[in-house]
Amino acid sequence: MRAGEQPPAPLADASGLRFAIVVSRFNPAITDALRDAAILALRAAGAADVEIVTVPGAFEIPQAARAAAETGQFDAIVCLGCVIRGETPHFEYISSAAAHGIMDAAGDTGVPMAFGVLTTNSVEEALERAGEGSGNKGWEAAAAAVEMAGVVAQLSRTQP
Ligand code: INI
Repeated sequence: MRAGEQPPAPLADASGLRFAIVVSRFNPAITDALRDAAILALRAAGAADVEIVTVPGAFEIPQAARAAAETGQFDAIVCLGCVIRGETPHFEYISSAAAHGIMDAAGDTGVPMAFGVLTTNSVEEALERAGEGSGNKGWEAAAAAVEMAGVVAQLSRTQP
């Protein structure tokens, strides 16, 4: 494996765990592919319980992810979206709001949230990250969510 290449995201055991996928509709050809790969990864890991929550754009992902976490019904949340750079600073605002909002929601609620929001220069770059198999960033985000659900469970068992 060359420097900078990532191995396929390993899948931990997700049997008995509950997941929400919060996915934005903006750039649907990309986000549908991210969502489908995330569902495949969660099923491959043994998760039976996967709730899909669809929001208009990446800007809305943090609010929905936080609301999902606050239900107490999910062990981890997979956040998926696609922001493509345009000619305006809009890209920076939406990308930054999504990233910071998801990070804050995970920190505040204690529910792991995986970041599967693509931020690319072009549609072509986004398509490269939303293709078949485990290189798909939706798959990677789902694998991270499964792993982090295990990490949080492990740490909760070691609390005094
Ligand atoms: N939302 C995205 O998810 N990706 C984008 O590329 C995008 N662009 O380019 O504008 C985008 N905008 C919508 C935004 O996320 C909100 O849905 C909208 O501003 C309403 O709050």
